[in-house]
Amino acid sequence: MPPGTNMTAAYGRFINSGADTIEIISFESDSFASVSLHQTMVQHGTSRMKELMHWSIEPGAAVLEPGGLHLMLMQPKREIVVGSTVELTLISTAGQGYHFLLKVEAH
Ligand SMILES: [Cu+2]
Repeated sequence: MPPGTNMTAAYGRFINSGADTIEIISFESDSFASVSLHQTMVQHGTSRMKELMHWSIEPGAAVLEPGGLHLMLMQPKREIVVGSTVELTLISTAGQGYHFLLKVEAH
């Protein structure tokens, strides 16, 4: 995160190795007060972001990437240092939590 900003984005490839679609309805991190799912879309030549309230992960791989779906991490609760890790928890409609460690990279 550049100095003076209080938001950054998370990208990655998530594998659903089960047979059923997983519906994620909550996004949490111990390191950020706010985590939300965004979709980038181009409207009238302008790139905009829209918040999605849930994420359907079908069996196979789901990708969060620049210019597409991404997680918006806002209001850090601590200093976010390149090379460290940030915890991420995705919670499904079934109430199950999926825990991830995301590596902090500079862009
Ligand atoms: Cu965004």
